[in-house]
Amino acid sequence: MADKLSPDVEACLLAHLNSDGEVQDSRSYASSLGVSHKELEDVIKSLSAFRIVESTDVTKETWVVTEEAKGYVANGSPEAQLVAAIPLEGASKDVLKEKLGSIFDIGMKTAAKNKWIGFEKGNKDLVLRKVDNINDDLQEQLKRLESGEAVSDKVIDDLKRRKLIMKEKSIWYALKKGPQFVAKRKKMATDVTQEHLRSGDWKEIEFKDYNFGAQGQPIAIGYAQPLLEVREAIENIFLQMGFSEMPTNNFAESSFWNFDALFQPQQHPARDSHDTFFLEAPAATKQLPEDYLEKVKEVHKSGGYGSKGYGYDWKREEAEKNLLRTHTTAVSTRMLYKLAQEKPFAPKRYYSIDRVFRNEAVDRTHLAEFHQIEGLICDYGLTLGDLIGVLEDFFSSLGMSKLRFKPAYNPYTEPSMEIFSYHDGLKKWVEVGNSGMFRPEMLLPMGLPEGVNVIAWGLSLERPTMILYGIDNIRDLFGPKVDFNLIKSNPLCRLGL
Ligand code: FB9
Repeated sequence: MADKLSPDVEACLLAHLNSDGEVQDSRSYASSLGVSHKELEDVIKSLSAFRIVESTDVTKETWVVTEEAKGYVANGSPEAQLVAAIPLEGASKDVLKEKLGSIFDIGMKTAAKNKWIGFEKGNKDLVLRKVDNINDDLQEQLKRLESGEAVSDKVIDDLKRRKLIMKEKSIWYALKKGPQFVAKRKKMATDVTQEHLRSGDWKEIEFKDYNFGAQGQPIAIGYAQPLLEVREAIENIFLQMGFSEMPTNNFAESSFWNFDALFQPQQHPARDSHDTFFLEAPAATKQLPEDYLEKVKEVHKSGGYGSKGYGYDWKREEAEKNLLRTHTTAVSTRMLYKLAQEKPFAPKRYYSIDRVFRNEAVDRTHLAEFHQIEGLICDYGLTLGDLIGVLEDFFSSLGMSKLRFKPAYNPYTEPSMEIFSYHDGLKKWVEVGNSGMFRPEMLLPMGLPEGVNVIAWGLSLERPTMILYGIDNIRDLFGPKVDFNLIKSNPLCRLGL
């Protein structure tokens, strides 16, 4: 900044301070140099930054006339202009309104108050002058104020009331030598250039210190959506635990895989449109595995595998209804069925993280869709203890070491547990997910061998992301209202807290 300015302002000021030691009033000093106060201000700012000069702000509040008042200074007050516009025989209000425009009303009111005008009996429209000449106090007061002359507080209040004056703060500086004062500032250079080396003037030039604290140029790069940051971190936890991802690339699903295959009865409340988005087109699926379907039908109707089933009339058309999947457990069902067809049986660890859709009331933490995280292990002889063990591992990698389990109910798992973790930051127990052991009525019709159990759990992606990023409204995290600055300014997610 300094070096671009015509150097003479800086040189003059330093020389002046060197000789006189101080500048009382930067305004008058600027005009003595014939430069604008702004120009001097920039030099002062630069020299103060290097403590070459010490500047003290001097501020003064002064009343200045408004644009409207400037008009009155030029043309007289509204009341004066009104009287001047009334001929001896008087004038109608319309004529005067025509002449004075927007100041007619205030002119009439004040002129009447000053008894400068009057009316004939019974003719309220004809305005008559009551005085030959008037003294336009308002114009005088405004002129005096404009020229900086003192005016009484009463006048100030009156002008303030008529919104003809306003406070203006003016600031200028008193200057004196600073602790680093020099009569001539060495040319500061930022980099040694060929020119410096060739001219040799690098010997006397002063090089600016590098400002290692300076922010780098913001670089226009992409930013990861916080949800995808946490998704990747959780994905790495699953991969490290030997899980492989299930293909979740089908938001549209049939009721069969989303509900029936999970042994969820057809009259279960979650299966009506209050909770689930059913598709109008294609309304029904055409491809369901016939033999497996028969087994599912059977277990719903009359049980088997040690279960008495639900004993209701299971309807194929209900199972064929297409919907937007309400959980990625629908994908788990497909994968377990596929696994059951692979002989000999091989144990598997699967995970999924993708969108699910629920026709629920939306609020600060709920939208009609969220990302479900699901993990499952399918192997011989798995127990609830194994489930608790895996949950401890999984959540401790998420930084949640203290877990508690609360018995819960899901149509497709028995036993089921809600998972709670003590969150040190929030100083409370937070529900962090749900889990359970898939029911034999779900697994055996698929053809999985006796003795093979499947432990599984689920949670959302949005909840941990909101807590980790301190976001309290899900709309700031997901959807059209996401504020990009939040994303840009958000630190990288450090799971494991
Ligand atoms: O995510 C949830 N809570 C959570 C998770 C992590 C977390 O991390 C913080 C950094 C510290 C914080 C909170 N929940 C599950 C619990 C609640 O938020 C709950 O109110 C909302 N739940 C969603 C469903 O809402 C209707 C979260 C979602 C959820 C619930 C259950 C499952 C999946 C997602 C499941 C399952 C399941 C069960 C058995 C077998 C297979 C899958």
